[in-house]
Amino acid sequence: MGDHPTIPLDFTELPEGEMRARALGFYEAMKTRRTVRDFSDRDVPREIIEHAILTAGTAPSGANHQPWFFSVIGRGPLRKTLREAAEAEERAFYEGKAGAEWLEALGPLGTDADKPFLETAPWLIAVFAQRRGGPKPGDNRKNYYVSESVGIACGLLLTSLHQAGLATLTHTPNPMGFLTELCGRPENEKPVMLIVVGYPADGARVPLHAIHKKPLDQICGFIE
Ligand code: IYR
Repeated sequence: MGDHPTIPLDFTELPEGEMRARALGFYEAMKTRRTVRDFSDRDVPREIIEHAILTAGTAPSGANHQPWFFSVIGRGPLRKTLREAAEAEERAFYEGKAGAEWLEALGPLGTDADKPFLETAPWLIAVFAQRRGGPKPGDNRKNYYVSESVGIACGLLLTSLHQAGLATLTHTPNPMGFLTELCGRPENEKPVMLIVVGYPADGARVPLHAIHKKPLDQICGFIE
């Protein structure tokens, strides 16, 4: 390690009982998150979204370049255009572009080309990955591990919104190049996903299929 400025780590150790209780409690809280596709039009305060994005911005990233940008779309006129653009792509997708294997995999989710939530939900967050940038505004350096970094940031964003008591949907219109233009983002940013945020509609239902999460022995192996 070269000579670089450092500060003392701010770290509070937890008693083991509390550590255990927090780990279990957080798992219990997170396993209640479901992807919601049926949204209410109720408002959600902007401050909640801002804090969720600040949380996303705490994600680790390649060389701390923080290669993400979140375009937050409220209830303005952009909504209708965005829905039309997304549904046009989705129609082509569901009418065959996806291919039989992909459509079969989506069968149990019951998704189709209609995306009313793009107009109903109070907030949409378009996530962009920056191929170039750097740690400071105006930098134009190469970014590293961009997909990994943005993926982690999206995970933190969804986690923050869930624990704030909101419903979320990771929507991936395919392809989603139209988001670049609609959100006025530069060409070197790649749209990654659209996160829909709000309250679930009264009586919202979710697919039974996705309730099954793989057990520990299928997703984890210990080498001790
Ligand atoms: N983008 C489409 C299709 C879709 C694809 C996957 I993989 C999903 O897990 C869910 C949907 C849509 O949003 O309907």
